[in-house]
Amino acid sequence: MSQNNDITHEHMLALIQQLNDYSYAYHVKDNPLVPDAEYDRCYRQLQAIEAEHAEWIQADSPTQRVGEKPDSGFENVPHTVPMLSLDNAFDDVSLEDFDQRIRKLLDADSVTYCCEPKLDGLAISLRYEHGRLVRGVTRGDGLSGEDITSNIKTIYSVPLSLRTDTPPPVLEVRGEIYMPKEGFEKLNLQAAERGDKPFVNPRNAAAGSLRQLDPKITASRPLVMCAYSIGYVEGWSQPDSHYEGLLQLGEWGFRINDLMKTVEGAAGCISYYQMLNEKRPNLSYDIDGIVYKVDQIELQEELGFIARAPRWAIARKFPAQEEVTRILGVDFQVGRTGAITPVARLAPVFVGGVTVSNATLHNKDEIARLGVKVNDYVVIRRAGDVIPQVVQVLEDRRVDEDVKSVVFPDACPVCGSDVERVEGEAVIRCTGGLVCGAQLKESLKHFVSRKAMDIDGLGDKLIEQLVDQELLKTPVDIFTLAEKKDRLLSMERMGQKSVDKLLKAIETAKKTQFNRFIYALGIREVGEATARSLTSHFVELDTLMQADQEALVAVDDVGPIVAQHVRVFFEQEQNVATIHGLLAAGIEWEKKAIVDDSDLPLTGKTYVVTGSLSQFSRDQVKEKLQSLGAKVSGSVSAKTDCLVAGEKAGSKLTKAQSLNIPILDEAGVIALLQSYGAV
Ligand code: I6G
Repeated sequence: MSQNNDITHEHMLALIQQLNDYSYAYHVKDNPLVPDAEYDRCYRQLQAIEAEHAEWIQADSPTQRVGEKPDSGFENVPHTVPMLSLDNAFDDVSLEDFDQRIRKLLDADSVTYCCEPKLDGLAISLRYEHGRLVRGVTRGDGLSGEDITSNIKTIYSVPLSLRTDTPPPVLEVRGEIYMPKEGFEKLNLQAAERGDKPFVNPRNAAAGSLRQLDPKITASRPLVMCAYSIGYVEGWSQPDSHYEGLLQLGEWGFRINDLMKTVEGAAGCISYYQMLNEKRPNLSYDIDGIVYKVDQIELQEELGFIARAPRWAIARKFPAQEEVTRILGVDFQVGRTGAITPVARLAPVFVGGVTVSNATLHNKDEIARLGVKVNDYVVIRRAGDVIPQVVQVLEDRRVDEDVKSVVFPDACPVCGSDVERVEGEAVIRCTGGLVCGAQLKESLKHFVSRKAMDIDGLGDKLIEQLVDQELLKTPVDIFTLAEKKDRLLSMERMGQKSVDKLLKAIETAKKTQFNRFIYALGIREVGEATARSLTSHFVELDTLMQADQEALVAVDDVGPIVAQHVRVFFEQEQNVATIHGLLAAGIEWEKKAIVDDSDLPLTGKTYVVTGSLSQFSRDQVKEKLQSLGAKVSGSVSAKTDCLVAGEKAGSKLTKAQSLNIPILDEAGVIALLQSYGAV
């Protein structure tokens, strides 16, 4: 830019206007006009002009949002007009009473109310002089608050200047600063990665962010400001209604809530409550209630104030989403996949509209992060239908002699199998996949699936019914179903024909392959390819079952974690008993003679097959490649020699391309197979 002598002041003003338009569209209207890169390009251009012409820099330039730390902390300043509090209503009856009071005072049959969601953030007052932001002050005690202008300016939804050529000489706007849920989650993830203490909720995160002395820190926090009223104005006559006043603020560049609405009387207020209560869990920000205001400014003036609250407004609170209670104990629940979750048993407490007596503690890491112990007083949070969470321990209420650490079980509370925790993973798991009642349905669905034991006719629904009716307690029971034919016939949609078909499929499935059998056992992280590697390496079931860690990691494709899963699985007596039961029930496979495949054409090569193929199925192509000595793996890595990519291949294709791995399309792989006579 420095070499361009044509830059004019007007040019810079136009650039500021353009950047402000982009910013308004993005941060206030949620409707970006240009890609981020274009905004950045204009921003850099403006920075370059300002570097050349420091005398042109103006306070409302977007480059001036993040400034220096205030010299002497945050100064206390009085509000021009006090920032009042609101009376609360906790049910429909008190809302009806409010409406009745208002109608009586105004001697009116019906009153129009403006309804707005009450954002769970921090109230703020912004002062504009001749359209320029001059000060941002916290609510404080309502009469005076802290001057946090330097932090407020970093929030993009706060206009640095009003979007009008004829601003009122003085305007004070009141609103709420809050942190949207998504930004809050991200901020806490980053905190967790750094090992910092996370914020308890978005409101605390917003408060903590505004309290920072360094505006650079505030600037890095995802804060939003939403205007809710005109607090004070000079030299401009306000519209007749609060609602129109808000629309005017919207035009001047403020974010206003798109759910605000005018309604008639108490009935309108109550149906607005019901509508918003339903929407509440899906909103992108936390709200703690609804503010109802008499809409006509003239009527507001007539009603006036009592103590420090306007008579013309009321906040209808939603049931609190956070409450304090005590942890009475911790139980452990086993999920469908074997994950064992600690669950806090709570002294029952009414929160989020229901009585809650359990809250999840997630895992060991979360317990350590919270520092929670049995008998602690804790804050629990229940938002929408989400499982209640423990969000904070009230350490100052802890009595050291009363509390006990949470002790994790060594054995699964459902089946007694050992539990394992893989290094680097937060979750502990039950290792009794085949025998654990909590995991039974999922284990059985996997066991009978096409690539495992391939039992046709034994679908998910039927498995669920059979487990519910206690006809299946372990996979062995599948092979004794023939003895319970009458029970099968009495089941829903199970006629003679389908029962016969099912029993025949079970009989046929008894003749299987060693690799399918191992895959069917559902050992953690033993997919089809690993099952194949294990079975072709060990050949004999007994040898595999007795293999130690060292022997297991010697298998191609098997690392220490998979080896640990395999070893621990075969160490469980119940798993061994189930395997013996299956063999006794007649499951068998043909023992493949150990073939010397060292001179097969694709020996030593690793292939991955992805996407959809038209002439062969993916499984057929895999088998043919394996018959030529190739290893077929499920995922692309630097060790992959070739990717076979059919139509609509996704991330595996992208990864192979980024690793420069040779890629064959369907025609290519068929040509390869033909060249070795495999098709
Ligand atoms: O704390 C508040 C949140 C939202 C308010 C408020 C509001 O309107 C949507 N309105 C007033 C008048 C006051 N506090 C005092």
